Amino acid sequence: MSQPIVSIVMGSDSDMPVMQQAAEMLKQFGIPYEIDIVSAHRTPEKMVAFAKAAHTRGIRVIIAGAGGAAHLPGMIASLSPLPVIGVPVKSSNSIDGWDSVLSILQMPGGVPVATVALNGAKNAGILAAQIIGSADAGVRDRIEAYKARMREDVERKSADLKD
Ligand code: RP5
Repeated sequence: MSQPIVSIVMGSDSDMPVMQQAAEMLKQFGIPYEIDIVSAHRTPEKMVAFAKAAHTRGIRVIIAGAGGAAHLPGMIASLSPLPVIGVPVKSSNSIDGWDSVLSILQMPGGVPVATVALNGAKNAGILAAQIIGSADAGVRDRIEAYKARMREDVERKSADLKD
Protein backbone atom coordinates (compact mmCIF):
# COMPACT_ATOMS: atom_id res chain seq x y z
CA MET A 1 0.00 0.00 0.00
CA SER A 2 1.29 3.52 -0.74
CA GLN A 3 1.92 6.18 1.92
CA PRO A 4 -1.06 6.12 4.36
CA ILE A 5 -3.10 9.34 4.65
CA VAL A 6 -5.71 8.06 7.13
CA SER A 7 -4.79 6.46 10.44
CA ILE A 8 -7.18 4.06 12.18
CA VAL A 9 -6.37 3.45 15.82
CA MET A 10 -8.29 1.55 18.50
CA GLY A 11 -7.91 0.95 22.19
CA SER A 12 -7.79 -2.84 22.01
CA ASP A 13 -7.65 -5.69 19.53
CA SER A 14 -11.17 -6.49 20.81
CA ASP A 15 -12.34 -3.35 18.94
CA MET A 16 -11.11 -4.80 15.62
CA PRO A 17 -14.37 -6.46 14.43
CA VAL A 18 -15.99 -3.00 14.54
CA MET A 19 -13.03 -0.91 13.41
CA GLN A 20 -12.22 -3.05 10.39
CA GLN A 21 -15.43 -1.71 8.83
CA ALA A 22 -13.71 1.71 8.58
CA ALA A 23 -10.76 0.05 6.86
CA GLU A 24 -13.09 -1.69 4.39
CA MET A 25 -14.64 1.64 3.37
CA LEU A 26 -11.24 3.31 2.92
CA LYS A 27 -10.14 0.35 0.78
CA GLN A 28 -13.32 0.71 -1.28
CA PHE A 29 -12.55 4.41 -1.91
CA GLY A 30 -8.91 3.68 -2.75
CA ILE A 31 -7.50 5.60 0.22
CA PRO A 32 -4.23 4.33 1.71
CA TYR A 33 -4.52 3.85 5.47
CA GLU A 34 -2.67 2.43 8.43
CA ILE A 35 -4.23 0.59 11.38
CA ASP A 36 -2.88 0.03 14.89
CA ILE A 37 -3.75 -0.55 18.54
CA VAL A 38 -3.08 2.53 20.70
CA SER A 39 -4.55 2.56 24.19
CA ALA A 40 -5.06 5.79 26.14
CA HIS A 41 -4.87 3.85 29.40
CA ARG A 42 -2.54 0.91 28.72
CA THR A 43 -0.05 2.63 26.38
CA PRO A 44 -0.39 6.35 27.19
CA GLU A 45 3.14 7.27 26.02
CA LYS A 46 2.51 5.59 22.65
CA MET A 47 -0.75 7.52 22.36
CA VAL A 48 0.96 10.86 23.02
CA ALA A 49 3.78 10.11 20.55
CA PHE A 50 1.26 8.99 17.92
CA ALA A 51 -0.99 12.03 18.32
CA LYS A 52 1.89 14.52 18.22
CA ALA A 53 3.55 12.98 15.14
CA ALA A 54 0.70 11.74 12.91
CA HIS A 55 0.48 14.95 10.82
CA THR A 56 4.26 15.04 10.35
CA ARG A 57 4.06 11.59 8.70
CA GLY A 58 1.52 12.71 6.08
CA ILE A 59 -1.60 11.52 7.91
CA ARG A 60 -4.56 13.83 7.15
CA VAL A 61 -7.41 12.27 9.16
CA ILE A 62 -7.45 10.10 12.29
CA ILE A 63 -10.20 7.60 13.07
CA ALA A 64 -10.05 6.53 16.71
CA GLY A 65 -12.29 3.88 18.27
CA ALA A 66 -12.65 2.83 21.88
CA GLY A 67 -15.19 1.44 24.31
CA GLY A 68 -16.24 1.97 27.92
CA ALA A 69 -14.23 4.83 29.45
CA ALA A 70 -13.32 5.76 25.89
CA HIS A 71 -10.69 8.49 26.25
CA LEU A 72 -8.61 7.69 23.16
CA PRO A 73 -10.33 9.92 20.54
CA GLY A 74 -10.55 12.95 22.82
CA MET A 75 -6.99 12.66 24.06
CA ILE A 76 -5.67 12.33 20.51
CA ALA A 77 -7.77 15.36 19.49
CA SER A 78 -6.26 17.33 22.37
CA LEU A 79 -2.75 16.76 20.98
CA SER A 80 -3.21 16.67 17.19
CA PRO A 81 -4.04 19.41 14.67
CA LEU A 82 -5.76 16.79 12.45
CA PRO A 83 -9.51 16.13 12.28
CA VAL A 84 -10.36 13.22 14.60
CA ILE A 85 -13.36 10.98 13.99
CA GLY A 86 -14.41 9.09 17.11
CA VAL A 87 -16.04 5.66 17.03
CA PRO A 88 -17.76 4.59 20.25
CA VAL A 89 -17.49 0.80 20.54
CA LYS A 90 -19.88 -1.33 22.59
CA SER A 91 -17.12 -3.33 24.24
CA SER A 92 -16.83 -6.00 26.92
CA ASN A 93 -16.42 -3.27 29.57
CA SER A 94 -19.33 -1.13 28.31
CA ILE A 95 -22.40 -1.05 30.51
CA ASP A 96 -24.77 -0.53 27.61
CA GLY A 97 -22.80 1.49 25.02
CA TRP A 98 -23.90 4.88 26.33
CA ASP A 99 -20.69 5.08 28.36
CA SER A 100 -18.63 4.79 25.15
CA VAL A 101 -20.86 7.26 23.27
CA LEU A 102 -20.83 9.94 25.95
CA SER A 103 -17.09 9.59 26.66
CA ILE A 104 -16.38 10.42 23.01
CA LEU A 105 -19.27 12.77 22.23
CA GLN A 106 -19.28 15.21 25.14
CA MET A 107 -16.01 16.99 24.41
CA PRO A 108 -15.33 20.42 25.91
CA GLY A 109 -15.39 23.49 23.64
CA GLY A 110 -12.13 23.90 21.74
CA VAL A 111 -11.39 20.19 21.24
CA PRO A 112 -13.78 18.70 18.65
CA VAL A 113 -14.20 15.00 17.95
CA ALA A 114 -16.56 14.10 15.08
CA THR A 115 -18.44 11.30 16.81
CA VAL A 116 -20.27 8.67 14.76
CA ALA A 117 -22.92 6.24 16.01
CA LEU A 118 -22.24 3.37 18.41
CA ASN A 119 -20.18 0.81 16.45
CA GLY A 120 -20.44 3.23 13.50
CA ALA A 121 -16.99 2.56 12.04
CA LYS A 122 -18.41 2.21 8.54
CA ASN A 123 -19.58 5.83 8.63
CA ALA A 124 -16.23 6.87 10.13
CA GLY A 125 -14.53 5.42 7.05
CA ILE A 126 -16.93 7.21 4.72
CA LEU A 127 -16.57 10.51 6.60
CA ALA A 128 -12.78 10.26 6.46
CA ALA A 129 -13.03 9.63 2.72
CA GLN A 130 -15.30 12.67 2.35
CA ILE A 131 -12.78 14.86 4.21
CA ILE A 132 -10.02 13.59 1.89
CA GLY A 133 -12.40 13.98 -1.09
CA SER A 134 -12.98 17.66 -0.35
CA ALA A 135 -9.52 18.27 -1.85
CA ASP A 136 -9.17 15.19 -4.10
CA ALA A 137 -11.41 14.98 -7.18
CA GLY A 138 -10.75 11.25 -7.73
CA VAL A 139 -11.92 10.33 -4.22
CA ARG A 140 -14.89 12.73 -4.54
CA ASP A 141 -15.95 10.97 -7.77
CA ARG A 142 -15.84 7.59 -6.02
CA ILE A 143 -18.00 8.96 -3.18
CA GLU A 144 -20.53 10.26 -5.70
CA ALA A 145 -20.60 6.85 -7.38
CA TYR A 146 -21.10 5.16 -3.98
CA LYS A 147 -24.06 7.45 -3.22
CA ALA A 148 -25.55 6.76 -6.65
CA ARG A 149 -25.28 2.97 -6.04
CA MET A 150 -27.04 3.35 -2.67
CA ARG A 151 -29.83 5.33 -4.28
CA GLU A 152 -30.22 2.75 -7.06
CA ASP A 153 -30.31 -0.10 -4.51
CA VAL A 154 -33.17 1.55 -2.63
CA GLU A 155 -35.04 2.39 -5.84
CA ARG A 156 -34.73 -1.25 -6.97
CA LYS A 157 -36.00 -2.52 -3.59
CA SER A 158 -38.89 -0.06 -3.74
CA ALA A 159 -39.78 -1.22 -7.27
CA ASP A 160 -39.54 -4.88 -6.16
CA LEU A 161 -41.99 -4.20 -3.34
CA LYS A 162 -44.51 -2.75 -5.78
CA ASP A 163 -44.26 -5.80 -8.09
C1 RP5 B 1 -11.12 0.11 25.76
O1 RP5 B 1 -11.51 -0.92 26.60
C2 RP5 B 1 -10.87 -0.54 24.43
O2 RP5 B 1 -11.01 0.38 23.41
C3 RP5 B 1 -11.92 -1.62 24.39
O3 RP5 B 1 -13.08 -1.17 23.72
C4 RP5 B 1 -12.24 -1.86 25.85
C5 RP5 B 1 -11.99 -3.27 26.33
O4 RP5 B 1 -10.67 -3.66 26.05
P1 RP5 B 1 -10.23 -5.17 26.29
O5 RP5 B 1 -10.33 -5.42 27.76
O6 RP5 B 1 -11.17 -6.03 25.48
O7 RP5 B 1 -8.82 -5.26 25.76
O8 RP5 B 1 -10.00 0.78 26.23
